[in-house]
Amino acid sequence: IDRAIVEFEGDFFIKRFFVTDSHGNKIEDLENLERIKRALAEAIGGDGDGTVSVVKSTANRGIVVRRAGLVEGFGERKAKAERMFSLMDGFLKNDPFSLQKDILHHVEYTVARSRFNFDDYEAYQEGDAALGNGGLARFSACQMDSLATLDYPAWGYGLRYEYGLFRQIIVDGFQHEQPDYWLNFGNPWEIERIHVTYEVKFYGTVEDVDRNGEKHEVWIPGETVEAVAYDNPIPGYGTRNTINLRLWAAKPSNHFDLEAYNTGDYINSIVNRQRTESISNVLYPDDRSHQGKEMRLKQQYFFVSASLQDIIRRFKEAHNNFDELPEKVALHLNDTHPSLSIAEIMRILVDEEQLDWNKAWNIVCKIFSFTTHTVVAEGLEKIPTDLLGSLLPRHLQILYKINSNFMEELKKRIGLDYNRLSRMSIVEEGAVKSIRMANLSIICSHTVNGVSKLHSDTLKMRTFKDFYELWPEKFQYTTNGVTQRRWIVVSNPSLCALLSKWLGTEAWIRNADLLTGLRDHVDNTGFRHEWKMVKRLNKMRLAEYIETMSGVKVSLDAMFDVQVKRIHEYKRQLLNIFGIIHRYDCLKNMDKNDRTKVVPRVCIIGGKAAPGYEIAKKIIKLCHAVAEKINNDADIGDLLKLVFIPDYNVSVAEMVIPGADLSQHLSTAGHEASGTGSMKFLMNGCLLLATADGSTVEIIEEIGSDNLFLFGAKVQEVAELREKGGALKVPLQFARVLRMVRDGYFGDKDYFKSLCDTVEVGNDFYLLGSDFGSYLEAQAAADKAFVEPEKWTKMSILSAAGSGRFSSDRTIREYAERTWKIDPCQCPF
Ligand code: CR6
Repeated sequence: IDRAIVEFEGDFFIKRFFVTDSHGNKIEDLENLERIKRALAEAIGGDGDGTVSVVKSTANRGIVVRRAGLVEGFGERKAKAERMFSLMDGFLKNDPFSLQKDILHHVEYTVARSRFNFDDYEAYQEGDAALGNGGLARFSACQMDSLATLDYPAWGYGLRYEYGLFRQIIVDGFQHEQPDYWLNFGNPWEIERIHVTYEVKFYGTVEDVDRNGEKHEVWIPGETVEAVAYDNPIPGYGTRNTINLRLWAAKPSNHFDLEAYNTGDYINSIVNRQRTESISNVLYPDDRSHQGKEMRLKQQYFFVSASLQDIIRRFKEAHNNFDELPEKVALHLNDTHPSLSIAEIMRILVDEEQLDWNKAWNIVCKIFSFTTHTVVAEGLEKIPTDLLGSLLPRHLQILYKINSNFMEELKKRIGLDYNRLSRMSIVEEGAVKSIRMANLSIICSHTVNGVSKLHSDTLKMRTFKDFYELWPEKFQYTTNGVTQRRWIVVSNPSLCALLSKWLGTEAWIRNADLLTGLRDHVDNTGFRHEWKMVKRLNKMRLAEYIETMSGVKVSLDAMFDVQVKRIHEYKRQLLNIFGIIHRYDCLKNMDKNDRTKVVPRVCIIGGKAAPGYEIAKKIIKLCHAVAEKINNDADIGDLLKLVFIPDYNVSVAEMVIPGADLSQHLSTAGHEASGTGSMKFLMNGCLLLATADGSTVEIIEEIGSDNLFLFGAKVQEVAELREKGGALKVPLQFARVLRMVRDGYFGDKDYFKSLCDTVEVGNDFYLLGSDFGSYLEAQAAADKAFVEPEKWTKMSILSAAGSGRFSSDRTIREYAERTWKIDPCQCPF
């Protein structure tokens, strides 16, 4: 079978489908068709009926069959149906009250009667809530899913940005950013809590007040903003436990500036009020650099202040002694972005609740734990004291006091080692005096986590060595994970059905360790056949998307080779592009006979560049320039295609990841703290081509080095290679590819010059040149494995079988048991 085609009845119901052979001829032979239908349906867990009745059936099967590809059709009709179905997916998945039939009838009826064109609905289709930049935020979303599913009593806090991460559009190969005003047509999943509001204050001065004969500092703020809670319930899977993600929106305070109104400056005072609303307006799109901008600091404090007021209010409803706080409340700092909460909670306890400083500090140090998601010291967040002092004068004082106490204690422990004291200080003296948010977080937290074993080792040996030597017991690692509920159950229903069938249970959805059971079937040819079918169906879905997005037709027999993630120099998308240029160059210089032995490839790259990150934007442009050349070279045909998938986001990932044969994770060793994309690909039976960086090291422990393609310098070798600088040996192929780009083989010679300079010998910080040889070897090994489908399939199965450890359920359980010391708390009814 080459393709299954679907015919629709009305706008989105499947009337019947038929299959075609590899020449595109419809298979008319009914008996044969029935047989194929049954085989196909069995393979993917359906019931063999590919008609409308399957889609309408009340069992979970219906949707599985539809998504699995029995109804994977082509053309406009199908696209419309897909859109409609994706709207309904949430209902159809679990359907505890058999709503499915009713909903389908209702939709059918409504759409049929409506005078609207189906396309009109598209504008209203729900998109991603893109409230974060990349791995850090997506990891938080996975953690929330696991917390709910494992019955932990936990809340998440964040900001309700009105503009999420920008939408990437590509014009002429260049990235352009478009605003993502995602709330325009409402957000049905949130609950506005108009009664849960807090005042958040900014600016002003600190004044001395007399309290029982003692002098105390008190903050007299200058500006007040209202924080309004919006709750986003997160239901657990297979449990009634539902937790809350509380997001704050800024609204102008109802405290009117009487002065302004009385002086008649009505218009200006309204304009000022509107300015305050802008705090929660927009997400900063840089995922790893911090620029010390005032609005960003305002956002952080707004978030922290509202969340802490909420937490303390709830605590006080049931308790009246702050000594109990550490027993009842654990606060986790997810990176340093919320670390102002340390100063804020000290301010609340000391200034407002009038606790003695030392007593408050002892309580606070038992509450916080901290995870850092950054590798290099330069990546750590710092806030200029000038900025902090003007926006939050009392907090700056508190931070200075925390620091001077810490310095005193430290001197007692390590003596007058001024270099070390200054390295460990919360305050960085220098051209711009600033507060080191990571040092603050470490000092106040009882536990400091890295996000993979390798990352944690780096933290202990390099980034936070001084702190590790002082408090070795604080340092732990909790390897990141991703939720199989989203990354298999939702995004790959056909694999989901296959797993349940062969594992004989759906229990893996709540216990990913059970996936190891797949190892028992790896030698079963029937199982492997079904596994291949599932991959093929997902490749069909992806191929169709690629064609719609880019107009490029791709062959399903080619290896789908994917690199999707934020664009960064350290992630080395450029290494991938250079590899593709090399492949193209080889093909062009190859004997026609030899070409028949070449494994056809579809190279897929996607990702956003931070708007101000010039080099990353040039990488995107180069990708398009190379794609243009290759894809239009008739001589190359299906042997090589390159597509850039625009606007990479969670929805796109849900389609791309299941359809990938190979995925690339190319960060220079020691630069990716963990990486979570690789885990999603692994779960979906996609082979990895990767460096020994971040969590890949642990993936190798689980699946064995035979089941992935490893390459590149190890973390211990990186420093030495860098020292060699200009004397580094770089393969000839690398020099040749670089020359092709420099010479304008892909056009825009001048534009690409500065990009080429970043990888020139002596300047090649991320070591593309020195890793290129071993990268090409790993690519050749992947080609070699791909021509042996049985071997490849086994590797694919063993990848998924070893992915259980990378479930965020494991991550969360470790945090709960070791860091937060909390027990599951089942919903009693
Ligand atoms: N950019 C790390 O770089 C890690 C995630 C989640 C990152 C990445 O390796 O997987 O966090 N770091 O831990 C930050 O965002 C600071 C990321 O997503």
